[in-house]
Amino acid sequence: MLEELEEIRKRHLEMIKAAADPESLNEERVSALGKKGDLTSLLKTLKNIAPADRPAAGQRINAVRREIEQALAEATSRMEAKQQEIRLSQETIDVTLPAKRIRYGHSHPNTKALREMEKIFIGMGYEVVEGPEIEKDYYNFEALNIPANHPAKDEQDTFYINGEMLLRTQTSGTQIHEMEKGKIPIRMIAPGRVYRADEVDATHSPVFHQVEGLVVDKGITFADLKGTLDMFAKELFGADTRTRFRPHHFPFTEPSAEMDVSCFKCGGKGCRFCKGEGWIEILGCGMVHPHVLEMSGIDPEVYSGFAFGVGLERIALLKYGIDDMRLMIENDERFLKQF
Ligand code: 2NL
Repeated sequence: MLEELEEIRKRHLEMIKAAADPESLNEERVSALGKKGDLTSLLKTLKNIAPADRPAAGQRINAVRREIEQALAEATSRMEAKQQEIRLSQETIDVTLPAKRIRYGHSHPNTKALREMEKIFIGMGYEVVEGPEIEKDYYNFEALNIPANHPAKDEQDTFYINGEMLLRTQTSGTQIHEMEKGKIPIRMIAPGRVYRADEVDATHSPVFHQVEGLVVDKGITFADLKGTLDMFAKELFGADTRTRFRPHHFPFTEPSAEMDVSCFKCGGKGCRFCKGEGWIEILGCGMVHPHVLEMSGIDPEVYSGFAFGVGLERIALLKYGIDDMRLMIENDERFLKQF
């Protein structure tokens, strides 16, 4: 039996030495010391030897058990130390490596153009007011003197949600809401997103932005309109800019006009940019129609006002020399980072 014990001792100590990982060490523990392990089995054979020899044999088996336990413990701590070493070497960071670059974003050309326009009008005492994009038919059309049979009301041109609600085609509704509050004077601009059922091309998009303006007070005349919008043009396109007003028609203003600015590329001589015209159209405007004032509860015999509407994309395209509106919506970084 002692020979067998010596064989078990040697074999297990060898195996423990050779174990490469905690799993095989554990297997080793089970096969040596476990319930069905070699030493346990050997202990069970004690009853087969002479009673006088049993205590010595038992002590010897226990000594071997302690030896194997000791070897296992040493092997375990050896392995833990080794794994700690590996972990530390993997976690080492090279502090001399260059850091990941932080990529800063910036405002969209539309936003830049809007901020500039807001600054100009705030400087003239205007308020910036935002309103809902989902609007009642009444606020988008009827309150603006746009009759039911007007071509703009066609489903081809307007996104209707149902018989009453639609996606606003202009920000005028915001101004109607403001007039209904009845606090006069009004000096406001209403910027925001608007929707039209247009096909996408270089100058059209079903979603675009408008900045409308409205002034209502006693004694407001067309001279105020001209003076204000001329000042606006000079601040936006440069002090040398001249303006001209051409008669036009809008259902919500009377009289109505379109305003051109002298070409800021050629100064008005005519170039490729202004298509030889010397002038560039930038907005529509007019004196608020008396019926529009009246419908919103303002007495046209006492008060008058002027209003205008500018396409924000159009201003941004002109100011930043962009020739295709699609670039403004595609969000291609190679385009956006140029501004
Ligand atoms: C254009 C023309 C315009 C207005 C918008 C307006 C608003 C109210 C009353 C009267 Cl509440 N008018 N807005 C007036 C004239 C022209 O826009 O061509 N926009 C791109």
